[in-house]
Amino acid sequence: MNRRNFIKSSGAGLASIMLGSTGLLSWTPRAHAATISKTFYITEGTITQPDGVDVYFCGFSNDTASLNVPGAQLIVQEGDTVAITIVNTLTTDHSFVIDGVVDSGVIKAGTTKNFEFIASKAGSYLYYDGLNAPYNRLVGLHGGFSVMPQGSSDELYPGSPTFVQQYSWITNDVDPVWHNAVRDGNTPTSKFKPYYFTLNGRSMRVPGNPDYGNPDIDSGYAKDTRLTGSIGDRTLVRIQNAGLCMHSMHFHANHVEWLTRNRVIRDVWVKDTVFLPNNIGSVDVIYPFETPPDSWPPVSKGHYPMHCHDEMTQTAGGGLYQFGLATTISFE
Ligand SMILES: [Cu+2]
Repeated sequence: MNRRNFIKSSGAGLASIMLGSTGLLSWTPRAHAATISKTFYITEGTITQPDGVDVYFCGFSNDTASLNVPGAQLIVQEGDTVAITIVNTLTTDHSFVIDGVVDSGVIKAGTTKNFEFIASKAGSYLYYDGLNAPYNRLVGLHGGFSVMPQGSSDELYPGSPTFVQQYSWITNDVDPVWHNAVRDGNTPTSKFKPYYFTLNGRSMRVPGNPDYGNPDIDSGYAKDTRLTGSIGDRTLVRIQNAGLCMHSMHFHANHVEWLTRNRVIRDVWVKDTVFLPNNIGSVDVIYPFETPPDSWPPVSKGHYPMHCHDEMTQTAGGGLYQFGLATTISFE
């Protein structure tokens, strides 16, 4: 048997050359197209879940010693050339796919593949491993890819409602029996039974839990999930669903402007609860950071939840309530 390099991680890796120190997607527009290069290392290991169980994952990681689930958030501009290098450190074949944009083809076990593509259309995308579908994607081989309109710093698509800051959220749901099957080189045969629900690879913790408030572990505090702003900080949230469960995402304090569904521009509706389709479904919304209309006297500071109204997703390990797919919206 091959010696395998298992990486043990207590939280999803938060590291990216393109992620600002605040966790926001940071972006400066350019007048001209550029070539953006990124190397991913496909690695494997375990990530400790809220009930203490170590679950197997694979990731598009930033180096051979890391396990990044999801992979680094990439943000480019329309017209850019994206040059990807994938180093597959595992003993299984993998691939890199963005629907409608690029498909690397098979990247054989233990090999490296280089390929390029043009980011031709502004919007929010999921990159993922299309092999052994959907299992390789579900066990962590996915990440967010964002394309800004050319020369723009404040639009989702040319002429869209504007924002001043942006986040990339990836949802996923975890069936550890399926993950173990993938680890062992088998195709899962059992019915899908998700036990953990994640936002950018992490789940919520509640006060009193030892990991509460730890930004590396608690999705309520992680810098790339916790929506943080002051009144007027209109915030684009690009949401991609890598998992099999559909979600009912409820934003407290403000309604959101709902701009797209499955990458299709729609009439802008103002909603507090937004349906997120499964299986690489996506929505883009703007959280306006307005004074909460129901508050009296009016408040400008405070924190509120974003959670899902599908109750199952608010649990972990088959019961731990409020250790699921949720985060915090912080008015500062
Ligand atoms: Cu709610």
